Amino acid sequence: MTATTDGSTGATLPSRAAAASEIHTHTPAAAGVHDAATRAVRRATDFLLSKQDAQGWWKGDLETNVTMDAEDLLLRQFLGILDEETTRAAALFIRGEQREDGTWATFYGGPGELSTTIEAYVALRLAGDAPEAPHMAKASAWIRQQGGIASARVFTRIWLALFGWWKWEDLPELPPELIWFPTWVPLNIYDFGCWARQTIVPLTIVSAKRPVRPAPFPLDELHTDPAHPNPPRPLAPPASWDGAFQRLDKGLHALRKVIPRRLRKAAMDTAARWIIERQENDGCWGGIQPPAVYSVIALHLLGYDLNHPVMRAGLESLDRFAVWGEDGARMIEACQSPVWDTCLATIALADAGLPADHPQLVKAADWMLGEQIVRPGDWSVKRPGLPPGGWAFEFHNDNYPDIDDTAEVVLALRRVRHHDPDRLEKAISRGVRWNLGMQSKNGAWGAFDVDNTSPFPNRLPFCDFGEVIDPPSADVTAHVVEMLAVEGLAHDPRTRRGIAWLLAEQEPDGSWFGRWGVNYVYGTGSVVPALVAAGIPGSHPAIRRAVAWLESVQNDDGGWGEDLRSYKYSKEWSGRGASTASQTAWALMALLAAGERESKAVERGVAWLAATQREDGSWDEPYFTGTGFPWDFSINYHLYRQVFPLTALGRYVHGEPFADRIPAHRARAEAKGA
Ligand code: R04
Repeated sequence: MTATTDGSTGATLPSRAAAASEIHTHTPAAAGVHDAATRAVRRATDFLLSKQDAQGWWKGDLETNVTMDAEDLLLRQFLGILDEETTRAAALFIRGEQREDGTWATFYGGPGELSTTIEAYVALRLAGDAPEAPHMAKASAWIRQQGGIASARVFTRIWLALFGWWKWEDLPELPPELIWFPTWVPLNIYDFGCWARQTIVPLTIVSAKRPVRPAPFPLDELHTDPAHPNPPRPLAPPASWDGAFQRLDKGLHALRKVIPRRLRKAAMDTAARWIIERQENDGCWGGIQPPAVYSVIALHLLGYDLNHPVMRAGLESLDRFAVWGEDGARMIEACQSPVWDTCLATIALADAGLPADHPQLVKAADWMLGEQIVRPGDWSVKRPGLPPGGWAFEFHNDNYPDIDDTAEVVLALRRVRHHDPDRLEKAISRGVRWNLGMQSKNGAWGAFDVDNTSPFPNRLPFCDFGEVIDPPSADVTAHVVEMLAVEGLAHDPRTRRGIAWLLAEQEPDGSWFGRWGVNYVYGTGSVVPALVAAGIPGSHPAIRRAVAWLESVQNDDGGWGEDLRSYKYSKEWSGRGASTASQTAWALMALLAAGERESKAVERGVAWLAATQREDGSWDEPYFTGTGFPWDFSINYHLYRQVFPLTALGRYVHGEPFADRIPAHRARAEAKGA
């Protein structure tokens, strides 16, 4: 720490402002950077304040990839409700995302991705683009060269099977009877992460029904050899995991032929009831687009009319994922981020020096208080006795509050002086209790569930895309630890177990893996502030190694960046990539927490942020810095470029939040035992 305290008396650190002014003016360069940072904070604050909704929330667009848009069109085609305007607007967006080489990627600057390119191509054909058109021919040639439809992921081939472009028989089976597996049987639905659970339950119905709607055109050009669309692949040896699961899948294909129709019907009815019970008040499922799409299809196949209230609400909820551009293009969001954006914006504005009773902060707190979830959800399966009290990421997702949002909302509420302090305290204590109750047995925290670590779901041939379990991660655990420390629980044994887990999870190079943000810069930017908040001193070897790692990957321009390829090739790409505003901010948040305010690295990082800020106080960020599933599904959160730089610059100018609360002498003593 730059500001020290007299450990023997337990005196608190100097105030943030006082500490800051002592620090930054002793060299002319530092004084210049400090002035630039102060100006940047002011402009970024105004910009963010201007983006708040009248109801108190913030929400930036959540940009992912064109499979969202393509699948939305395919869904409408399947249901017979595809209209010209929707098709035109979605196609306009999809065309705009195609790259020079004819492909589509899953993130800005990323490599062409086969399944994404196939889905985008099919969507454009639905919109009337001719296969001979240069942009289409380029795409189909690339697709064939990559192995064609046969090499696409299971989800893509399911979409094609709905129109007879792929054979259902040539897809892995997932039987609806899964819904009856009790929770002690491996592969029961609660072994899957909640997002996979919500996706596969409707898909078991779809794949049991094997519907085929007439294809509006053939797709021969997407096969390497249209006469043999599914070339045989060698089986893995029977004694291997892959081999065993491939044979299990063969068994399930056989089971399909002998299972009594009435039994299968009963399983599908149970699954349908499970789905309908989980429809949210706004008609959506889990606040995420894919489960909503598959739930609508599944219920439709079971005979639900499109005018049935469940279906009407479901379809209307899908329309709300649409973001319309000024050019008339329509982008589909995978998910909406109001709670996450609002707590991060609140923290950023408080870091920027806004008074705790600023009306816009109070309004944000009011809105967050109204979003607390006070009923049980799927998480109650593992924690039946735990009282509710978490927050979800989205507007409507009462069944799936998550631990990450709950931690950050509590941290945000703590920064606001509310006119009803009792209400605030009650909400916070419920949130804290819920997060404590959701601790996994290894001492760490996953995003949505407890001990969601089964090795089996990822082995299923059906699950060839993305993450399907929700094991504890360093970023979520760090956010919880930071929150518990701020709530005065740094010394609680449960917090200490989280800290011990974090220290053990540090990579040999000094960084931490980022599960929900890209990547080691996010993990490290989350963990270091948490450890320091919990009393680990900046001089602790783990923090020193993290600082050294961050300094070693700082770009020559002074910023930090990390490419999504770090999830696939961590050796070359860990901490490497073009500088971005959010990743530069994460690195700075770690360095500032570690007590590096006066370092050259911090000065250069702050200077980069100040220099790249736009006139209106915002930053550009084409690069994706959010993670849905490592490598497979990436997110550009459009508010990340705003909230994280403001937090970092605010902390640079005003000092660390809660710095005056950390009893440094106790922290030092404890760190030795940690
Ligand atoms: C950043 C931390 C908060 N929290 C993570 C929330 C991320 C919100 O965005 C998404 C979440 C999603 N889940 N599952 C999907 C998904 C997409 C998001 C999903 C994606 C594709 C398919 C099925 C599900 F944009 Br197919 C949880 C911890």
